[in-house]
Amino acid sequence: MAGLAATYGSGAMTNSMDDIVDYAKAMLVIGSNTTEQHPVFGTKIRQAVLKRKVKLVVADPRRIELTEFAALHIRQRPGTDVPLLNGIMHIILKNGWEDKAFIADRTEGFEEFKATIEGYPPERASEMTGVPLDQLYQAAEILGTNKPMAVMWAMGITQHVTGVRNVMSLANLQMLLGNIGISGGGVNPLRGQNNVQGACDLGGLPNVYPGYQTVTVEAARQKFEAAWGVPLSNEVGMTVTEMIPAAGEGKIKALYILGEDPVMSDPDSAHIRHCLETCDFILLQEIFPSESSVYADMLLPGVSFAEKDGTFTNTERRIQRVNKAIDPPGEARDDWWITAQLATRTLAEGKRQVQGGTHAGWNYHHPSQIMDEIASLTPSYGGVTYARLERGDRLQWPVPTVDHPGTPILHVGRFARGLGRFMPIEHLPPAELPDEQYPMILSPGRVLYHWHGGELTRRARGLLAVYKEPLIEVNPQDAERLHLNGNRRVRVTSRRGSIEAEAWVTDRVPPGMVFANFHFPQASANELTIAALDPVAKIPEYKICAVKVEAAQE
Ligand SMILES: Nc1nc2c(c(=O)[nH]1)N[C@H]1C(S)=C(S)[C@@H](COP(=O)(O)OP(=O)(O)OC[C@H]3O[C@@H](n4cnc5c(=O)[nH]c(N)nc54)[C@H](O)[C@@H]3O)O[C@H]1N2
Ligand SMILES: Nc1nc2c(c(=O)[nH]1)N[C@H]1C(S)=C(S)[C@@H](COP(=O)(O)OP(=O)(O)OC[C@H]3O[C@@H](n4cnc5c(=O)[nH]c(N)nc54)[C@H](O)[C@@H]3O)O[C@H]1N2
Ligand SMILES: [Mo]
Repeated sequence: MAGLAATYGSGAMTNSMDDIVDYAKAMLVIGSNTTEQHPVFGTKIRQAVLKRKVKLVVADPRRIELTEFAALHIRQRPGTDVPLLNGIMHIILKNGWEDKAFIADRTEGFEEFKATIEGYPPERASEMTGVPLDQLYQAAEILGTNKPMAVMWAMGITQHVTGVRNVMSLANLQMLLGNIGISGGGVNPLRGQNNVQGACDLGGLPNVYPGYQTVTVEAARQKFEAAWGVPLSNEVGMTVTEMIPAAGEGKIKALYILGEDPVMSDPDSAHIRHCLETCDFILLQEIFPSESSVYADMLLPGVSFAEKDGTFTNTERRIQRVNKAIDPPGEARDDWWITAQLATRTLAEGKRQVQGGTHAGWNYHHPSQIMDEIASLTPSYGGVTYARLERGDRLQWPVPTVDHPGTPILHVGRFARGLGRFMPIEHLPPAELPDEQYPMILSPGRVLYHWHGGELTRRARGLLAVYKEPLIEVNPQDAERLHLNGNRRVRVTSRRGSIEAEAWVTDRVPPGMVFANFHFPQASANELTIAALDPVAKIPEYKICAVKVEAAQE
């Protein structure tokens, strides 16, 4: 399921949703439009504020719905999360609100980190972020004096060239306050796709085998070679954001794409179309014709979530059984079955024998056998079986053995790596900032009623009835300056492309910024976005590029 989208993830929630809503005294939601994009958790957060008087700080350039429940809404300029957090941590340290015992017992690198924080006094942080001074003090007090405090984030934090730095800053904050390994606290990336956590856990990343066992570690490679009976490479592979450009340069000759619609979801669509056109052979495994399927040389029909058995691992590391509810139409087959067939036939073609090992090649008859293999090779899933899931065990990994109850909170008493490491993080600007020619910022994202490229949701009449065409959020001040009165259609242009759509004039966005989605092919934000990548995670800087906004021609 959108397996390659694993690239867009970042770690795992340390705590559970119920634990956070039941025990946190304060929460920081930063770069997550929780009520629209994670509505179940969003609703629970709202209830925690209403019923338990949890103090909620929302840090988001947009006035999202959750801000109505917040004790404080911080509207930093996009791309300034590091100076924001450094400024807040500066105030926390000046007031002595840090957890000295936790820092001494459980962390390292504090002095160097502190020296960096010295460089972000509130006045400077305020200037860099556009956040008023008193709000920085207010935020520091709420976060620094209410314990436990939980941090939640999503793509507003990660989809930047500084995505990894932003996440590290949040880890710094939680170590500084001793909010790790305790109930109601933690660092909690809200994972996006239903099974992106599972895809990462099971090696849908270029550098690890299942269970985050590193491909460059000799012992890990030998273990999987022995189990699978085939030689394996010890080189780190490419991320999806590197593969498609490589196909455009002729370095990759063939692509096997499962449940991904790169034309809609990857940055700079014109470039993506060129890359797909250039690629010699594209095999696409889909459940619907998509914007990308016209570039496919061969289509294989997979099956949707409702038509298959299996498991999804959700955002809180919970492994959940998925039961087939209806029969798939026509020639559609289970995605795992198609992959197994391709693998078996490719291996036979190459005259390479799958020579036993501990597992019988690709000869699965049911996904429970795949889970048994996962358990035998993946320590964190070691105790997961279909029998346990079916009798209702609520399993959150690590589940090392069949009698282990699972792990609702990570890092209790000790970090996986021993001591937690403070990282000194400086601010770096986005790849493309506004200038005279392209004076505004485009910040793309999602709306409640649609899902990514919209292949699923644009087929649902009920959803189209509420949200039928793309809307571009424009601040009233900008609308006036652009003479949008009477003409509500706008044209938004970047160095890479141009889209035209209906404007929604609203102060949800600050002046100087427009928000567009990528749910509709007739006006997808990705025609405009820039393919600048975070150097470590290789996630694109979807959340910021420079654009020009005009009233569309009548
Ligand atoms: N209805 C619906 N739900 C979904 C999805 C969907 O397509 N539709 N997709 C799923 C997936 S795969 C994912 S990854 C998640 C994504 O979930 P979210 O990340 O919550 O959604 P986004 O709309 O991408 O962006 C989140 C917020 O980041 C803010 N933001 C923009 N720039 C910045 C910045 O520089 N700093 C900060 N702090 N915030 C910024 C935006 O204003 C926006 O409110 O949603 C999941 N849930
Ligand atoms: N501008 C901008 N672009 C973004 C983002 C952003 O915030 N801004 N967010 C990024 C993020 S976080 C993500 S996760 C990606 C998502 O991008 P994609 O993964 O490309 O989008 P989806 O629509 O979730 O899934 C793609 C296809 O999977 C098919 N599909 C659904 N279920 C199944 C199944 O069970 N089997 C098979 N074989 N196919 C199936 C659907 O028909 C759909 O066409 O978009 C990224 N792109
Ligand atoms: Mo995502």
